[in-house]
Amino acid sequence: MLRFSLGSIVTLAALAAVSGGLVWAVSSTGAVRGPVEHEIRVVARSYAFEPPVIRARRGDSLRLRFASTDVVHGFYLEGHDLDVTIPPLSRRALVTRGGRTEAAEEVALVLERSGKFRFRCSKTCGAMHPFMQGELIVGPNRLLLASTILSGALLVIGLAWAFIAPERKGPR
Ligand SMILES: [Cu+2]
Repeated sequence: MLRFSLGSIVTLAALAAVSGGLVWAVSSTGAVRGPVEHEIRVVARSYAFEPPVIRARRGDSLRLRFASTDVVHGFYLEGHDLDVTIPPLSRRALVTRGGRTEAAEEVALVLERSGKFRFRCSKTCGAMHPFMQGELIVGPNRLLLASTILSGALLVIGLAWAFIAPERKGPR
């Protein structure tokens, strides 16, 4: 039978505190962080998007607003079931997702997968239309990764201690 000595429980608690502190310390440096909401205004013109590259991390959310400075453009985002029609000189865009289209000033999007997703104009707008593209780059969630690794290490050390410690201190 597996018995937990007082020592192993104290060690486990100490390890938990240390790893929790480490995650907090590293996350406060900004190198690793929790989910963030990005408010981005996407401006479409012939034949480019501004910004051409949107960067975020997995778990982040985007709040996209759209504007066109010349003609009707589109914003089709790969892998996210999202197509937006951007009329010129209007704050409202036509947003198609999940088979439904409605007028909206803002599109909210939770980034559930990391990777590179191209966005491109989906309304024929002129000669260079096929080249009107940009990229959404979703990096991995390092906070999640760091806590997973630390929790794993903690579990291994804790279990090893629980098995080894009682034998070492045994009465025999
Ligand atoms: Cu276009």
